[in-house]
Amino acid sequence: MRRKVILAAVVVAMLSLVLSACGGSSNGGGDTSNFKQIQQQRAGEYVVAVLNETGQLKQGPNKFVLEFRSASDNKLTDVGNVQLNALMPMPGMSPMSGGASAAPSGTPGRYSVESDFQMVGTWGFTIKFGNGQQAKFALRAQ
Ligand SMILES: [Cu+2]
Repeated sequence: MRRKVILAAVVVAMLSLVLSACGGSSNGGGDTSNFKQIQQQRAGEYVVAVLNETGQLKQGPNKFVLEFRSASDNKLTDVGNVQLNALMPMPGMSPMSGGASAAPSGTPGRYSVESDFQMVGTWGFTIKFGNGQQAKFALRAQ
């Protein structure tokens, strides 16, 4: 009886360890101080940056972070709703979609992004935000 309880406790502890490890590695919204910048660009009064843990995007599903900073003081700034569009132009075919979506991370100005880059190569990545503002990146999936 007692042994079962201990065993269950061990299993629960191991599970929570595994879960917290996964949560940590895929967490786009929390601490990004060790993230590497993939690209950044100026858009109006904002600087928009794409970051993740490795500094590189890979073929297939990706989780990364978008940051919007005020160009004047470099502070993270909430930009409201963020709409994303990832497209790869395909010769002789309609463009391939990388189905990208952004969700607020809890930190103003920082958004968690999920996108699926089905092919290696350069993806046109359009970000619409704020009051009709737009930024266009060319992101390379490896
Ligand atoms: Cu393609």
